[in-house]
Amino acid sequence: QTDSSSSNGAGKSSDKLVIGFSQVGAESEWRTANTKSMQNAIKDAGHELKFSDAQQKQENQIKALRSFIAQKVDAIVFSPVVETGFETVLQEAKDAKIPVFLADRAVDIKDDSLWVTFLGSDFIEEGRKAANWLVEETADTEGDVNIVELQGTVGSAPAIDRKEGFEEVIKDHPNMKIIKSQTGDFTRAKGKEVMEAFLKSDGENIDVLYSHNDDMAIGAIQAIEEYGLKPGKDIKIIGVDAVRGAFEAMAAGKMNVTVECNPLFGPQMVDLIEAHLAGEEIPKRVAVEESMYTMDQAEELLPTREY
Ligand code: GYE
Repeated sequence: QTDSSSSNGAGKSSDKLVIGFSQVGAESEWRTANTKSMQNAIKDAGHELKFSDAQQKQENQIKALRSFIAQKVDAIVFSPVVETGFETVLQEAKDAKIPVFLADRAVDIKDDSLWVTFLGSDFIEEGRKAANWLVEETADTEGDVNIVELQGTVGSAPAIDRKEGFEEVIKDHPNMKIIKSQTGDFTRAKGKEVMEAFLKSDGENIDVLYSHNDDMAIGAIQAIEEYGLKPGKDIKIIGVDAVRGAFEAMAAGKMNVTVECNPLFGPQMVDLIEAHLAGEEIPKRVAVEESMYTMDQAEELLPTREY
């Protein structure tokens, strides 16, 4: 390269890039695995990472994005804590000609020229998978199936979509009822706290817990045991993520199923950034591949789980 002043744009793919990553927080096992995956992939590719943990607060993310823009990074990776309210700052990035790559969570913004691509899971499909498992599991059950729901962070894409996908399936089964639904902010501590409140008001009535992530389910399992019921038996437990903690709970017979949401997409993200900066056309939406796992598979698969 002769033009050493060109810090952005095509032809840069083999150069060392400075990548700013605005991460949601460290609220779950999923999140810490995702952070590690991104950090390692960026380092292994020989690029420099500027990392910012937003502690699940939108205002922190907006500040981090502005600081990346001020530092003229080559690319921004952004996992938005909530779906709305980022237009202004994303427009600022666009004006500064810094490409933004959405990681994990989508935004609800009309102007899709404000980001290059969205790499993440299909959260609606995850909600459907969770509900379909329950439909099969309770096929022989007579009477109502009373479900309590632990929602993820209010306004976040996975909380909105996992609820939507689940409801879409159970609405065709009138005996399935969500009797309580509240946010546990994707953390163990809040999952436990909210489950305690559910048990206090509805105790013996609860047949199923649908938790938008495994961490909240694990917190809830503790609450159920302290209440004197058997998680996995008296109350069936459905989680999402497929983190190690869920496999341990399933192997112990305390959790029934987890829908996989794969956080290990760091290398895939680095490939997308390099391809874009090399001038390649990349798709607007890239999916992460995943599956689902039940109690009877847990012991066998546990040693092979990477997160
Ligand atoms: O499921 C949850 C985390 O956005 C997919 O965020 C992610 C979710 C994940 O806190 O554990």
